Amino acid sequence: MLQFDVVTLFPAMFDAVTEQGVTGRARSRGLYQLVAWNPRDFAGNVHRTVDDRPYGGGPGMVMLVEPLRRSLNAACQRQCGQGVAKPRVLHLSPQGRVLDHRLVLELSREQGLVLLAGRYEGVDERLFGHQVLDHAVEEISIGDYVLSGGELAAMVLMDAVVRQLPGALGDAGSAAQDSFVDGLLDHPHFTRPETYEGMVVPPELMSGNHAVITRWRLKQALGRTWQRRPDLLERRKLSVEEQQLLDEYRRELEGVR
Ligand code: 9WO
Repeated sequence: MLQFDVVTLFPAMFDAVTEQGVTGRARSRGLYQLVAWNPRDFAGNVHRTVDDRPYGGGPGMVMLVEPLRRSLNAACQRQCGQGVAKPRVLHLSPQGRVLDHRLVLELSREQGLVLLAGRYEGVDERLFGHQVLDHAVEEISIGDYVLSGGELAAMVLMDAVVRQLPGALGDAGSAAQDSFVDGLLDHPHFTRPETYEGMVVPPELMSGNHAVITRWRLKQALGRTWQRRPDLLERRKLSVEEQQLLDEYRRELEGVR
């Protein structure tokens, strides 16, 4: 079972992941466990203070080292008690390495992840100094924008990782069929009715011929990736058949224009 620990001032936010949908069912099935640690419970005074004003001035507050250090080390110790050899400690931050499908797959193969979700203007940098924490911290970003805190980013990471755990999607769906798995965007989807406001379902999907359907979906995936995310195609060598399908897609586009 994958062990998640999260250090957060807002533990209740994570109910959205642990109680709903695919990630809720995966937790019920025992595919992962999540324990939240609130730095307020590790504060050094009766006011349960976890922040203070920034040296050098400026707006807002900075998270104190000591409550975070105690929380993170408690989280890491729990993981080690659960048999995690070396927990990976991840600080969700716009300064980090950007999360992609490759990193998600890598993280889904770990035994334990400790997530640090900051608030206010950020964390006192000395938390990341040598000898302060039991384990090194990696910074991870989910994209180039600023949030109000690291929690939503931590939940995005958790959701992406949990759906990769064997058994998380049941037998109906397979994570191996997802968009990005082979470096392409997803193909379009259709369901009933067969005609909606005069728009019909592509005949290939109505053909009942599995080979025709698979070919059409791959062509659409290639075409949409070429149109919307050409950067993804540059990193991915196309097979002869894939190049033919993409050429076909382009020719059909010319026909419509
Ligand atoms: C505020 C800010 C203002 C101007 C220029 C850059 C700036 N960065 C931040 C900032 O990082 N504020 C943080 C809010 C401090 C602590 C956590 N917060 C956070 C994490 N916002 N956004 C994230 C985040 C995490 C992972 N991936 C994307 C965003």
